[in-house]
Amino acid sequence: MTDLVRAQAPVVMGVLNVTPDSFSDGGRYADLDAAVAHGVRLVSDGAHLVDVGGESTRPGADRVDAQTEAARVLPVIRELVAAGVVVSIDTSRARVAEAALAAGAAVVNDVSGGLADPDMSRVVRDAGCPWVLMHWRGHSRGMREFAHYTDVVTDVRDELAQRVDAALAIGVAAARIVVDPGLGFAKTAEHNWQLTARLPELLALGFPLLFGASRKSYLGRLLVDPDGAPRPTAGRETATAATSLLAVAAGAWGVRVHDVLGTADALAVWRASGRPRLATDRAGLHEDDTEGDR
Ligand code: PMM
Repeated sequence: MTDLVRAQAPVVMGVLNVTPDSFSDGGRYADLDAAVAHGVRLVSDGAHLVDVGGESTRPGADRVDAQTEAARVLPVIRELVAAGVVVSIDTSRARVAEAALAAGAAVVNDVSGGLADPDMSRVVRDAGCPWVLMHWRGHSRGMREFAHYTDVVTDVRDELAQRVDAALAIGVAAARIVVDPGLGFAKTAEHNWQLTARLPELLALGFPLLFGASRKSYLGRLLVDPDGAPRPTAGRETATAATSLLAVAAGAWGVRVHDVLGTADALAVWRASGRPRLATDRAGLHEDDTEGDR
């Protein structure tokens, strides 16, 4: 699975929430057969791996206990793995991650970046699996209160660097670490846009970067109707694909999306056009500087 982390192609992670209350797909895949069929469908649409989650992380959500979380995800993981699907487990609990890895999951996607459970780093280290460390400041219930930054991009970069250092210190291999800015987690819409615009500053950490904008509410607020009402989640797919394309063109390693087909199509266009990289303002400034020197 380290191959996946080192993969050159942008990686598409399909989202499979087996929760009754996730913000965009809650309740839809609570039934085992429906969940497995959807996971297989995500792969046929172009996902490289399927991210299975059993606890909603939408802002304000209450926590479920570890047993409930495990009971939701484990049967789905077992069946998806049996069907040949590469699975990541979306959890911030070490016990759930451990059980998911034993059931065949290959990657741990931890929205808390190792902060929520002190045992997580040991579980990941011992399993030798890739670990997505997302930027996080607190559980969903209170995270809006934590959306205060001096400069969101440098603060997120520095806090991610601390999470990476903690992972390395306990013996997690650098080659297995993926970072994620955690769009919408203790972030306002403006914070999310700044993180998108200044992705190269996060890429400078030197780790593959996963970008998860899919269907998030700041896209709904961008696409307001004439009365000012945010676009419902079902109408945010084109904006999600556009955002995924921007992230990949800026150098992101992968994107986490619900509608895999839309993003896979956008990335096919990007590949066919020679994988153009976004010219950043920073690069432009360098060119100007060079001109001035001559
Ligand atoms: N977002 C959600 C859940 N898990 N994991 C990572 N690594 N990055 C994210 O941005 C992320 C995540 C929330 O979205 P969902 O409820 O639709 O899964």
